[in-house]
Parts: sequence; structure tokens; C-alpha cells
Amino acid sequence: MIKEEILQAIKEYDTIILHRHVRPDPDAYGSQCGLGEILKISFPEKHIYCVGQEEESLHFLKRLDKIEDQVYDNALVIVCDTANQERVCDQRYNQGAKLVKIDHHPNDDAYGNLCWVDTGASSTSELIYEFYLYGKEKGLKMNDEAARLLYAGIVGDTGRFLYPSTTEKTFKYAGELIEYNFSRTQLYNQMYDMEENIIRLNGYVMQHFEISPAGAGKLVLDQETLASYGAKASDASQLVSNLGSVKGLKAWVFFIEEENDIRVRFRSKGPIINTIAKKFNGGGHPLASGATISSWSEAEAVMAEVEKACQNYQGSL
Ligand SMILES: [Mn+2]
Repeated sequence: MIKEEILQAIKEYDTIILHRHVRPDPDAYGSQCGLGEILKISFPEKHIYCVGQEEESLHFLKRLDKIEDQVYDNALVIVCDTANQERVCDQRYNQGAKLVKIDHHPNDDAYGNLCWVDTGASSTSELIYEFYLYGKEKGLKMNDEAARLLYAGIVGDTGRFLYPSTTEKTFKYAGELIEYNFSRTQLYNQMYDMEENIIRLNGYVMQHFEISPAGAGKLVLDQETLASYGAKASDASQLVSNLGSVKGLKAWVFFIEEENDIRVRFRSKGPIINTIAKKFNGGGHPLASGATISSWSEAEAVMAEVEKACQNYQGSL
């Protein structure tokens, strides 16, 4: 039983270091720091650290710890929400005594001494809450702050309970989490209020996307356009899902030019697109994934694949 093994490992180690993926989103922070809070209040005598490069727009969720290399000696390391080892933020994750992976992405890279992956979960934050439910008779405690973090992770990864990954369990856990004391209104404002320039960039996106007769969508944001809106590549990534309501669109791709390469963001309403992302050294979920390419000719190759996937797609949208 993997949850029991993870709980035993937690009880065994005095130092526990939590990691998550690079370019963090609310579920990365929520699962990492939500578990961090649970462990801090459950085992006040242990040393618990949440590490990684901070993302300014997510400071409202949690500020992270900076630790020396020697803290990893004889530490338990838990990596949350991170499918493959290259994407772990702070590559010291493998310098502990024992490594645990907790994730909801396809388990292509089953790293760690203990590996708990459930692709049926809406988010890793949902798994962390499930872990708490499992362990609450065995020493795990929950507080308002952990509940706020896990709730933020679930809301983030389900697109506010909209994506098909949202299950009965997701709603049940969310219902239990909102019994804790935190302001949902404030959390939603912190998560979804956008700067004026990003709203206007969204206007550009809506004006300039292209759609093929087969339902393949494409949007190119070069550095010049981003600069004219005072926007960064990471800002543009936030806008990818917004095309989802275009009628007839099956799958779509944002090509976002960065200084040295082109960030590729895939979304789909049906055709499987993470297989395409993998061909271009990326990965992710079947209907939401990403990759990085280095030329515009590669972008054409990506679009040819997406076009094919849309043409072959027989299912409903
Ligand atoms: Mn996630």
C-alpha cells in the first residue's frame, strides 16, 4: 500500500524536503506547500522545507525556503506534481537518502524509491488531500493554511472545476476543504485578476488565432508582439486555455517565442496531443501539454502533426 509506505517514510526521517516542477502553477505550489504545512503541524519536531525557484505571481500562495546542500544528507525528499526528473525544480532532489514521487501526470518516468501516481486525480493537490484522509487517524493533521493551498491547487488544475479531470471525488474534497477558514474570494482574486496589459494581449490572441477546416488552431506570439504588450512568455502561457470556447476548434497550439527557443503549448478538446508533444521533447497530459522547439520550421512540423490528429479524430468534442 503506497500511502502507508509514504507515511512510514515520513515518520522515519527527521528532515523532509519538498520539491515540485519548474515554471510552477498553483497545483505545483499547492501540493508541495500544502503537504509541507500538513507535515509541519503533524510533526512539529521534524525539519520540513519547501524549496525551488520562486514564481513572483504565486508569492500569495507561499514563500519558499532556501537550504544548504548538507541539509539533504539523510533527508527524505518528496517531489510533487512533476512527471519527469528533468522538470524537477532544484536538481538537488536526488541528493537525499530516500526519494518519493507523488503525481497525477502519466508515469513515463517512474523515478524515486516510492512512486505514487494516479492519473485519475484532477491534481496532485487532490492526492495530497487524499493522503491526509488516509493518515488522519495515524498522526496527520490539517489546518486552514494547508486547506487554502490544496484548494488553490485543485481550482488551478481543474480550470475552476471545469475540465473533464474534475470528478465526484474532486467536488467532495473541495467541499471538505472549504470548511476550513480561508477567504475564497481573496484567493480567486489573487489567482485570476489580470494586469491590464495581459488582458489586452488576450485581445490580440482572440484577433489573431488561425483555425484550419479540420479544427486545428494556431497562434504565434513573437518576441516583438510580446514586447509591444510589455508581456513575458510566461504571461502568454496563461492565455492558452482561453481559446477553448471557439466552436469547431479541436486542438490548438501557441508558439511563444523566447530569447533562445520557442515555447509550444498544446491544448485539445479531444484529439490526444501529448504524443505530439513527446515527439518534440515535451510531454504532459493527453489534452494539455507542452514542448520546446528551436526553429519556425519545427513549428510547421508540429502543426502538421496537430492537423493530422484533428483530421483523424472521430470522437465528440
Ligand atoms: Mn498538477
